[in-house]
Amino acid sequence: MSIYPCDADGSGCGEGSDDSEGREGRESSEGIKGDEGGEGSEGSEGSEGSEGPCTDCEIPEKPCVDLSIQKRHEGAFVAGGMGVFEIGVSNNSSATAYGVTVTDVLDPMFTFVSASPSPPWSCAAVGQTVTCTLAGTLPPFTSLAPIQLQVQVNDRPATPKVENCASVRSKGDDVSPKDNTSCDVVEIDLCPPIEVDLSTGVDTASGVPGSVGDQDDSWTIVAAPDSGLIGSSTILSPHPNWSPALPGSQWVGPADGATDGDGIAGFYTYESCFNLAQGFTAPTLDLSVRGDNRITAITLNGCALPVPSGGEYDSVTPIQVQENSPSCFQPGTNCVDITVWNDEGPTSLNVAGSVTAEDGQCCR
Ligand SMILES: [Ca+2]
Ligand SMILES: [Ca+2]
Repeated sequence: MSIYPCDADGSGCGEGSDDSEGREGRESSEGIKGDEGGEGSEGSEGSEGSEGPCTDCEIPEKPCVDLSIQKRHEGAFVAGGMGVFEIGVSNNSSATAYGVTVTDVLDPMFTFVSASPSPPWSCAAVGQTVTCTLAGTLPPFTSLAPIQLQVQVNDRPATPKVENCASVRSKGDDVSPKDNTSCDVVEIDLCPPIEVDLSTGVDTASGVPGSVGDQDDSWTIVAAPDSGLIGSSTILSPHPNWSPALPGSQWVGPADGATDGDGIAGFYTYESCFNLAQGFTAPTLDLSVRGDNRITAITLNGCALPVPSGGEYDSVTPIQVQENSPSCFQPGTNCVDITVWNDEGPTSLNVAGSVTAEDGQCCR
């Protein structure tokens, strides 16, 4: 097999170094064009690829390289977040590929951020067009590690499915151009809302109930008539006088609150804190609350929330607290404080509910 040049009228072959061979190459390639339907625009197409060397130019079965490309994506694409496309390139032929270039015209929903590995790829974007050139050559029957193309997801279109295509080419024609373009359809998701379960007696992150005697993972006692009671609240075995715990919650209180409860009269303040991302919107605190003996105050970051009468330990209906005034919420740490008055004997708190918000950082 000889490597030898064709002239500009050939189909994708290299710089001439020998006139006579070049002429032979031209003759053979002209013959091919005749077979394919004559001269014309095909001739100019052929001259575009006339820079790289090519093997077996005298053999009619030209061109000789067969590249293919595979585009897919990894992970979720979320409006306002980042997404990663993977673009694989293979040489399926026995010929070495020269000047391998990948082009990806990004949908307006995406903005180019980066592409790797570099080397061997060198990628840059001009407007929405990302062009990656391969350093060196792509040997026969070789597949490259996929290009990792990272993009910013700008928005979520009304029709959330976006198709994006990438194509590969090299110097010279491709024996099978069909597989030189690969398209991937991405569905752009809305970012998930923030939701923090503030129910007493369950794990904040998982919602799984704890066991009696466990410390509650979020509610702490921050004020009590005896400073020795300040600290984590404990999941209590319900006192017979208490109404059953609200669905998805358990009674909590000082460690032995359900039995003798230390029997200390006074105000017990419980606190639970949660985080809101920068740029959050539409915050809502929605709680059902009861206490032994009764609820006297609820604050959110110092905002005093209305406390209706009721909320006693044996109330069938708890008091309902709903707050959605944005001025009562803040980025970063937020804390809810609930104060319980204890007349005597056992004391406890039972909360069911959550705080929700749209994650503004994620969604622009
Ligand atoms: Ca191909
Ligand atoms: Ca009591």
